Amino acid sequence: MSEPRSYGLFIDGAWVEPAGRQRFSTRNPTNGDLLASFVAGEKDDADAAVTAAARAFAAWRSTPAPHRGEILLRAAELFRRNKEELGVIVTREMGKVIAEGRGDVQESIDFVEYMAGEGRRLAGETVPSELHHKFCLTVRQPKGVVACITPWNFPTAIPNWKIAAALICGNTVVFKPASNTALCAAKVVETYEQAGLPKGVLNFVTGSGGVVGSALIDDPRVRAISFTGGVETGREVYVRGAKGLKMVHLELGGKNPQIVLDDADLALALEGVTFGAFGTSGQRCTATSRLIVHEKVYDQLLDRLVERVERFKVGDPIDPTTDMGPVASADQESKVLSYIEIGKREGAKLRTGGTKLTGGAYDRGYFIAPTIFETRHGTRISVEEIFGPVLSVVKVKDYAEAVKVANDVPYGLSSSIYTRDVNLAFRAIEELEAGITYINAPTIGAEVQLPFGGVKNTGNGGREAGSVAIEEFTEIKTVFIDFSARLQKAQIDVGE
Ligand code: TXE
Repeated sequence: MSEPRSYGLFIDGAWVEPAGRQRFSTRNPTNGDLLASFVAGEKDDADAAVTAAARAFAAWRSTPAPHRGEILLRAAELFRRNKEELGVIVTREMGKVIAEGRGDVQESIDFVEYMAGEGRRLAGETVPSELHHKFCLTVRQPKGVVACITPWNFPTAIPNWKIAAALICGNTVVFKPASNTALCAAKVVETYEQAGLPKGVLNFVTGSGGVVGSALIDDPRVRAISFTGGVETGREVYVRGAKGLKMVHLELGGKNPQIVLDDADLALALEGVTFGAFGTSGQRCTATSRLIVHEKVYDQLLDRLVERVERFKVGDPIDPTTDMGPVASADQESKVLSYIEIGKREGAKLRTGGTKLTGGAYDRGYFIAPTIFETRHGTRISVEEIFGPVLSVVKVKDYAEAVKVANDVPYGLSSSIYTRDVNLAFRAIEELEAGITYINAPTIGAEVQLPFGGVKNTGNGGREAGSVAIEEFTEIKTVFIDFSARLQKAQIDVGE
């Protein structure tokens, strides 16, 4: 990797260095290497970014949507061309294994391309009028300036989910990324810059959530906030945004279950939970954090899983033979280790892992052994989001108990069931309280052309991705065109 780069803020089409700001750096969670340095933005910087975005809005909203799509398509081409370089940066800065680092960028490519096409759809409705010679339709209009506040776990994909959808709808954007993956975020911004986005349409302010994020949420010129992160932060963002009567879109946590029934293909279920629980070191919002297993196959599946996970190669994620890299930061490491202690204290049976990995190269990074606990439903580790390589396994006696346990948590993002019984599979689709249900596949594996989001504390009802992604970023205008040349009264001129 070349010399660590020093980034400014990207405001009104230029990289700027406001005077007197502190700086912070990002480091590789595998070995502590310095990657890049960034401005710790302040309220004035958020103000300047919103001013630029507000100024750019009129021209951008009146740019025909297919033309906006062409710029997005160029961005997608650039992401594709630079996929390898960006994938390596994702792995270096966030710690996911290189195949997943590339996957993060591929998801960006897929989504930006998909949204580029939306430039030729952005469909409204035409509906009949109750009156003669009257034509009724809806059109979609942009909201204005939107703030995109993103986490670190999908450091190119999540920003793109928000930015590309906001831009195609004609909004202008201020983007505030998670601080520990600010280099990935800066690369996303550079890509849009190179794609030819007009100045002010996308602005980038790094800095703390409490300072920059709050300033964006409080600014009356910001009409919508798109946030992905933790539940407590999300709640604060929601309440703050509500004061300004803003549309706040939230994607928050999960405690995603994989159910395995006694008729399941156990080899498949084993592969599923291995990937679902320990992919991205368990730091996906859709990660499998609970395995709920029918008592008849419980011992068999668990023994095989433990044996499989104990063969895991945990190490440098840039090495393609590595199964699992570090967790993303010191904060993540201490949070996950504290949950492991909670699990031990509440009497869960530790089947494997349960420690920080130390010695040799491990001492330079945040490595935690993949951890499996046997526990009963209701313990803290079985209901709270841990967001790390820790799996809680719960035994159940039948399908009904499995679904009851699966649903008895405050979250509802993803869910999965392994069974060959078609009736139970369809019942699970009906009965699992989650925004996403997989049948005979792990809880992870979103595709950009399908909606993504959850129920209960996972969010506040919206969905990202898929064709519904544009709901978050558009206002609907209802239009009545009366060509009768006389005054017609709805609800009054009844039956004429
Ligand atoms: O999230 P935060 P973090 C969960 C996961 C993880 C925990 C904390 O459990 O351990 O959240 O992760 C900005 N006003 N998820 O610290 O704090 C912040 O700067 C406005 C689950 O990364 O929620 C960052 O840009 N913004 C999740 C973003 O919010 C604020 C994915 C997210 O930060 C702010 C990631 C404020 N007051 C974490 N405070 C998932 N399920 O996808 C912070 N921010």
